[in-house]
Amino acid sequence: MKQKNISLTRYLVEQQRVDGLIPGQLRLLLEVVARACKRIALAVNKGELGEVMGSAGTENIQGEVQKKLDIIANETLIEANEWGGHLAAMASEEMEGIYLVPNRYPLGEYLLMFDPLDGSSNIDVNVSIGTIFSVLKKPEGHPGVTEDDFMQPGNQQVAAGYCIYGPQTTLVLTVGDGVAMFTLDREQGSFVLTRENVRIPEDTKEFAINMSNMRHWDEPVKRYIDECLQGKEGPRGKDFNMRWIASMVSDVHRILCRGGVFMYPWDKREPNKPGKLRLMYEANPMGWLVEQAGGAATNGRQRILDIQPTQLHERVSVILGSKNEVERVTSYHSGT
Ligand code: AHM
Ligand code: MG
Repeated sequence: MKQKNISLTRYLVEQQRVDGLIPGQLRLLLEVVARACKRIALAVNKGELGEVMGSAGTENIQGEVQKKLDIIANETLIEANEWGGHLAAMASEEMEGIYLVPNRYPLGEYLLMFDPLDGSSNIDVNVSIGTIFSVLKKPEGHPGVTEDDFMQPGNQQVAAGYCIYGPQTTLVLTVGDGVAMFTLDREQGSFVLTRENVRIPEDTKEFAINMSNMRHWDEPVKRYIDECLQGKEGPRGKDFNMRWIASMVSDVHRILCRGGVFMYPWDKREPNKPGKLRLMYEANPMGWLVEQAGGAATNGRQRILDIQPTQLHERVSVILGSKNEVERVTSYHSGT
């Protein structure tokens, strides 16, 4: 499907000019995020050769130990984005509160949220990791920015995507017009369009879940996986395959490329939390990408994109991927 060397810049200019889909400020924002991802890719690739591996000896707001690369990626995204005049504020998995654009820079219309380095347990073992981002418009009608401005459901996103740092560095993007993938051409130093109109097959024989948590799951999830495991002899009448990379970016990327269902459900280990993954900068952007590619994303009871957030670091149960499988797991939750 490779087209004639269309760079990310050209793709965005055409989205702005021809299709009128994105305003100039949003185009700049996406270019700046992509530039930051290129820098993060360089740091990731250095590995042991750079001062980037291992723990930073600090904890983030979620009580997770931060890796050096978590902090480097967070700082890279902030430094790249704060001066351009396209943003009002940012929020990140690695920062407790929102980050206001410093007074010395003009204030823009957008709010940017990110998980700067998702799958960080994979950094030190040289397995694919990524940056996830979500963009909202700052509500109008009042000056300044507060955390409340971020409390918008995922269906209000104006852009979302991720960059995967794997065998290739690939930026995956939606602005509400399908999903496009751009591979980093290191010689050219730019992201080049390599796939457009990505579609997730509606059916699949592949599931992704951390099976070691099986004893903690709720009945509907147990039932679904149990039926998959019975294979040809069971009610599904087909054999299933399992993959779990423990890096949501990589698992979702595989699903966008060849289908599958990904689950990180609520479980009994922390019964008061709805799940492990974060709504605003993990589930919402991934949920929108998956929907834009013809898949589905729910928390078992509700479409992820319709959840009204109440906290920046809110957690959520996640079931996403091939439409028919997501609908099946969701129906098991409602007992149908
Ligand atoms: P992180 O954002 O701190 O890296 O955590 C999120 C990651 C996801 O990428 C992945 O799906 C999940 O945590 C893996 O969790 P587990 O180690 O419990 O399997
Ligand atoms: Mg993450």
